[in-house]
Amino acid sequence: MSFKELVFSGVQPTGNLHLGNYLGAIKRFVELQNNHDCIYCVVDMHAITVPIAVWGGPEGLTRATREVTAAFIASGIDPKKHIVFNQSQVHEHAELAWVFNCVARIGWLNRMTQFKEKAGKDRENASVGLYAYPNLMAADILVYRATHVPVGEDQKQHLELARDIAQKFNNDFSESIAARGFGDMFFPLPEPIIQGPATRIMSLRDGSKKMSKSEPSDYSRINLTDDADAIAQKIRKAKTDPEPLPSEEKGLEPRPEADNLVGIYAALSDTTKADVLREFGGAQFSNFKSALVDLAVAALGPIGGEMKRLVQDHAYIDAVLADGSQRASAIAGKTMKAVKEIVGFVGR
Ligand code: AQP
Repeated sequence: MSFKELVFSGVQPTGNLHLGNYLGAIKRFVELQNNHDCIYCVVDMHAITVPIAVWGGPEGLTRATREVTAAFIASGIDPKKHIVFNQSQVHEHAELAWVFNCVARIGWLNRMTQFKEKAGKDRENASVGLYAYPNLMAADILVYRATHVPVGEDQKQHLELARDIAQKFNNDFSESIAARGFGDMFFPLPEPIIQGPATRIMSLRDGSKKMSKSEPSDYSRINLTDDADAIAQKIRKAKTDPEPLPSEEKGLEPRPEADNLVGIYAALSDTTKADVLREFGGAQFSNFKSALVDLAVAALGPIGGEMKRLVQDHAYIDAVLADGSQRASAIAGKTMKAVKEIVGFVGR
């Protein structure tokens, strides 16, 4: 069976949206909307899988949900042409996730590195939701029978799991799927889109750690709402080494901080690391950082400004989410009705 191309991706409303989220995900969302149908989701049910102090409680969640929505729109996503909504408003995500809890194997989830990192040493005290997170993520994608998923490198393993779940569902219920006229596959095997020079942006303080919302030091990341002064200060203070920039990409291999800044420059200017090194090879970091500050301020300044304006307009943002949720429900409802029939749940 061939599936219509459909893009789905999500961002968690957990505060501090940063340059990694933008370059690894949101900027790609914007590019894809020109030649695909896209569904972009604020995954608020994923946000509550970590301790309440981390996700910020009810007020923090509401604020962050509006902020991610504002970031989508300020970055250029068109919520009229595509679908922008928040996960909790389309109950089929949770329903399909339950079915997937019964399809996925514990051994599969035990291999998920994100759970190990987020649960840390206190694994016994992690929420069940954090453990089952990848099953819900598979449901987010497959409830729309989406075929393509733009994500950062850190989500690759979860995408592989989503493919395994889709495949196992298709196998386990193959007769029932065929009997209902869906051919040999009910779910597509969704493909990750992980491309370009910015699939894994690293912390500005430590080139071995991913830039992350939850890192305590604000100097480790550039937030989308940072003003020009903050962006400049963070880039100037970013950790580097004493050598000038190399002229070829292989010269970046043993230099994670230099590699990271060159990757950021390449992604912001829509070029490659090789192009950046052709221009800046042999330059001192002070010169390169000045150019990077100008570029980052020019690219992020307007987005941050528009985000701050939009986020104040609760009526507009909430209307975008309500409209998107309604349109998403129409698709998800059909999938879930078919899934219930395939599994054998009796109903109308
Ligand atoms: N550093 C990064 N580089 C490139 N892409 C990144 N993404 C996240 N960090 C980077 C991508 O952004 C999208 C949304 O991420 P998320 O909100 O679902 O959660 P996350 O991956 O857990 O993001 P954080 O910032 O790292 O949050 P915490 O600190 O809570 O773990 C995804 O496509 C992700 O790949």
